[in-house]
Amino acid sequence: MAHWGMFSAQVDGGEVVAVHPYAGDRDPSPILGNVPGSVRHRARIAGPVVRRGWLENGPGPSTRRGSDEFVAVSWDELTELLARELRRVADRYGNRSIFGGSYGWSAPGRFHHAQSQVHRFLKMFGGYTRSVHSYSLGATGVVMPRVVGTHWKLFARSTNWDLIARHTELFVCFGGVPVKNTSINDGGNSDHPTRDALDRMRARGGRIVSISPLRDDTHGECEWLAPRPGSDVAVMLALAYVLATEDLADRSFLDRYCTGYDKFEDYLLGRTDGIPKSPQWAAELSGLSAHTLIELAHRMASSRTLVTVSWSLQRVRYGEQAPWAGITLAAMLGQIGVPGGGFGHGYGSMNEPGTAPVPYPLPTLFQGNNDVDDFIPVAAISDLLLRPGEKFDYDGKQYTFPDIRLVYWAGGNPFHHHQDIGRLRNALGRPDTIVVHDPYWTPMAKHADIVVPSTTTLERNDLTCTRSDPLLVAMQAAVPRFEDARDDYDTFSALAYRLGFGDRFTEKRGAQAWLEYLYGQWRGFVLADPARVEDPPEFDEFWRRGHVRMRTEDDLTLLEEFRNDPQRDPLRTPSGRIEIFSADIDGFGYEDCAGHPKWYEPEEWLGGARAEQFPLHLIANQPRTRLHGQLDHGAVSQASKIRGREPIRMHPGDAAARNLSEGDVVRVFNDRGACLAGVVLDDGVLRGVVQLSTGAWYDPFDPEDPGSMCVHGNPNVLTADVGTSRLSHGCTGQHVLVEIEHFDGALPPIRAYDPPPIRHRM
Ligand SMILES: Nc1nc2c(c(=O)[nH]1)N[C@H]1C(S)=C(S)[C@@H](COP(=O)(O)OP(=O)(O)OC[C@H]3O[C@@H](n4cnc5c(=O)[nH]c(N)nc54)[C@H](O)[C@@H]3O)O[C@H]1N2
Ligand SMILES: Nc1nc2c(c(=O)[nH]1)N[C@H]1C(S)=C(S)[C@@H](COP(=O)(O)OP(=O)(O)OC[C@H]3O[C@@H](n4cnc5c(=O)[nH]c(N)nc54)[C@H](O)[C@@H]3O)O[C@H]1N2
Ligand SMILES: [Mo]
Repeated sequence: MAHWGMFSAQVDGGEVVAVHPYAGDRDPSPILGNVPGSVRHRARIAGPVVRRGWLENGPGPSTRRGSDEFVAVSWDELTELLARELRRVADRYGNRSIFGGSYGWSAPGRFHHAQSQVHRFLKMFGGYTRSVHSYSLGATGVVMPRVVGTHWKLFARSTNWDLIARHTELFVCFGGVPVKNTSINDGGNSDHPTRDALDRMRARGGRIVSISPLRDDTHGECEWLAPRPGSDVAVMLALAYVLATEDLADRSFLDRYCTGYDKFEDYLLGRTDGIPKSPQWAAELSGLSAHTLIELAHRMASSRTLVTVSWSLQRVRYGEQAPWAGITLAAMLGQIGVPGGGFGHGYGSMNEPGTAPVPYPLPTLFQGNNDVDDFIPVAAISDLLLRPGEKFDYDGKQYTFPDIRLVYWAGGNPFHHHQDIGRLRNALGRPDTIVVHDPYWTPMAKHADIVVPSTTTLERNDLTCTRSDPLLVAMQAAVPRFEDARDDYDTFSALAYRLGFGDRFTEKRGAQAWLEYLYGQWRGFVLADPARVEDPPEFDEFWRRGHVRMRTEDDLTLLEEFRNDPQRDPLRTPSGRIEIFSADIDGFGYEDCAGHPKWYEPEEWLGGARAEQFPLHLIANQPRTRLHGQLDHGAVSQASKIRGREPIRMHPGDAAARNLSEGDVVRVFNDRGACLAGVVLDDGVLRGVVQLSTGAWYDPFDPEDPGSMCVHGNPNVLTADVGTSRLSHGCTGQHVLVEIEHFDGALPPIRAYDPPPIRHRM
């Protein structure tokens, strides 16, 4: 199993040579094609190494990270060096000076999951500064619990695809429903139902309005509206305005299930700021005509309408506003809790919204407590390292950045996920020591002092499942371990023994014994559940069969219980209702996140002054050909590249204005940085917009220069390192303004997948 689906591997000579998708999968992901050839690829880390400068001069800040050579060490030496350094930092500066947030997707697996292992290890070591929330849902994760009392239930208990296929008449999709994104779910799925559900809905006569700068964000036939990126909240407000002023809003729903609509309406109608959020007002901002908006509002009010907001819309400045305005709009339509109507968040963002959840606890590795309280919002990593001792705002309180001396990363890649790589590289120069576990020589591994080679899932046994798939799956090792790579669990076990808590960490179990133990514990839960459908077999039988089928809750409608009885099933908000106005958020007094959904003009958009200098709006969305940076060297990802560079899609008109043709290599730049990319022309891209997905491995032209151009096409050399707002400090990497020109120089080679220089001692 991979995050992109279930498969069996065909192996030859220790390498996967072909993969066969699970027969029960309706729409297997093309990303599976990256797996063959990945185990023995030259980008694998073959054995433990230590950065030469660190080995010779000892721990300390360094500008050599990312351009130094490495020295091969034995596993015993590595364990000794790493144990001593952890001890030194904890004793001298305290455990809070260890940053162990270690954000990232790593690989599926309930036991070997890298973050679970590193967090459990560091907790037993006395704790670490952690990170909260995700790059995925930084804004939603903070604002939506205050608006509807939860964020994850919006996905986990979302209206089922089948109900959408059967009941929805009008599916209004902000950010579209990109089927390519539903390849993915954290932990992997055995089925991919999105394409089928959209087809069935259309066959029944349902209509899709795809609101997005990219025509292909929704698969198949739809009505395509392309507002100026970043203007969606204005569009939503205009739709709300039409409902409010034409007596189309469901006042009884707003009275019974919501609080604070009146305050919002004062803003909507311009009573508080003198600006009615009318269709004419939104037309100016969005580029859609007022007539289009009025007509859409009318259709929404007269149909069974589901309003969905993609996660991308909250991965921008003021990202709190889009999901909040979206649910407000749905509340005004009064269909929340009705099958096929209401609100959705992330249909087309992940293979989770619309799938049926499993009602049991999943097998889970016990983590223990973290004795350190300090944390950062996850997307504040550079701030953390550059601003020790300074204060920051988060969700109504003030906190202080601790002074970090050691950074520990296992299973994530900040060079993939973080914004403004030049700034990130300066930040990574600050700590005494950086430790990275990864199977591959990612840019993050190249910036480490101590590099720990991990196995991939294909080299170890594990079990996996998610809360949105019926199968609990035995992940059986397909190939022997590569060279001197080790399971993260084995690395941490050896370290824990060296540090004196080995038996507590391992509980005297080897990896296979852990799998049996976790499975047995889970089986106990299921057997205790009187409503279970199937008796789960003993471990050996489960392992032989390869999976066991769990019960799922089908036919869910989001917030149905709440609609049925808001007294018995109130929301976990202060009012128990949907908070269109949140007195708590209002009370924080943030200038960038008020007490109700509101339009804020972003810096990085075509409607503002910055666009005079950088007139193209770059969408840095999720890649179609891979998961993030994972297996960028795989066949599917490589096939999309142009002369080795990541493709950048643009409108033929924008290309012609710059004398660019299909297949040209271009320099994409702004005042933060530059990268190369290969031009793809597409009239399904809105004029003024270009699209360069994330995931090309950062490949600096000059590795010694933190601000170097990336020759490969990583958009995060361009993006701004700024949070969504003081409320959440979510990631804002989706949008950035750029300019593009033909690249005239000799094409630099791609070195992204080459290991760094490594010295082997005799
Ligand atoms: N500009 C911009 N930036 C973005 C986004 C955007 O929209 N725009 N989106 C953001 C989002 S939503 C996300 S979730 C992040 C994703 O960012 P990440 O999750 O950090 O990206 P991945 O490439 O998935 O990194 C996972 C790493 O784990 C490694 N790995 C795999 N298996 C193992 C293992 O068993 N052990 C160890 N130790 N390592 C393993 C992989 O090789 C890989 O290097 O990116 C964010 N960045
Ligand atoms: N194939 C693949 N699928 C993935 C991932 C991957 O790496 N590869 N990553 C997974 C992860 S971790 C996450 S969190 C989700 C993220 O899910 P999302 O954040 O929803 O995914 P994106 O592809 O970044 O964005 C979806 C679409 O939103 C549109 N969009 C961008 N800006 C605007 C705007 O201002 N207005 C409107 N109306 N539309 C806009 C873009 O055209 C884009 O294609 O995807 C998951 N799915
Ligand atoms: Mo994500």
